Amino acid sequence: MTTPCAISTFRRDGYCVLPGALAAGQVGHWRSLLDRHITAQPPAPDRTGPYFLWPELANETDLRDLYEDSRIADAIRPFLRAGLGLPTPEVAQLAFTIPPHPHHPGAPHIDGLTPTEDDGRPGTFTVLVGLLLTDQSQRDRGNLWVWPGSHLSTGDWLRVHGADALRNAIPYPPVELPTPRQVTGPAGSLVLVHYLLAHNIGGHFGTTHDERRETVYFRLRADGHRERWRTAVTDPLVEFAQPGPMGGSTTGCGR
Ligand SMILES: O=C(O)CCC(=O)C(=O)O
Repeated sequence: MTTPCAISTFRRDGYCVLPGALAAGQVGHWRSLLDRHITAQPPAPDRTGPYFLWPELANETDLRDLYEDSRIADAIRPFLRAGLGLPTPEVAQLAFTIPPHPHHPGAPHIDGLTPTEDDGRPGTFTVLVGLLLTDQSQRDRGNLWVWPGSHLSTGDWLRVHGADALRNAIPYPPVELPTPRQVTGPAGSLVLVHYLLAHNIGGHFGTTHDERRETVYFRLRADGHRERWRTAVTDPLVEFAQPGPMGGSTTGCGR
């Protein structure tokens, strides 16, 4: 599943989609888990648009077990520099988009700045991993928006201005941005997104009768990331693997 092409695409664009990462049965288990959480903490009856829940894995054994059983870390490890460990994340983000929500984001953000961590450190991490639980093959079904390559231009900007300039770069550092894309993929896809990549919440142009969007996100920090965060944001590929001899070029690697 993890081809040199996927690694090259991730390095170039700052994100990639791995279709078929979860079997249909696993997607079903994840959706039941999300259903239990949204039933316990429901949105207001007339609410539409994004709705997020943030359960902690330490308090939710079934969530932690499902994370382990889905072998997410195994799918991500080939993208990381050899030998970097990948601890279990602390928190999950259960992301729903309830239609209709006819909206396109104007500008992106970067995670972890409002609020920062308790000690004031920007809440940087290595990679955002999304599990698409509903079909997002078409656009405007709640898909995540990304600005491809912005992880590299932001890394350049932070090298010039210093890593600590990130603290005030809200909502996103002042770099030139490309045309955004919506991330598309069928249910069961895994989406990898570099921490520095400009991104935002998408719209859902369906009607009240259409299926809500469901994605689970994990913010993964490779071992030692908190101590290394200044290096990680000024040298954006430092925590990531080289694609190897056959995948060094992105020629032929699609989006
Ligand atoms: O709703 C989404 O897919 C994106 C959420 C997002 O941008 C975020 O939580 O930082």
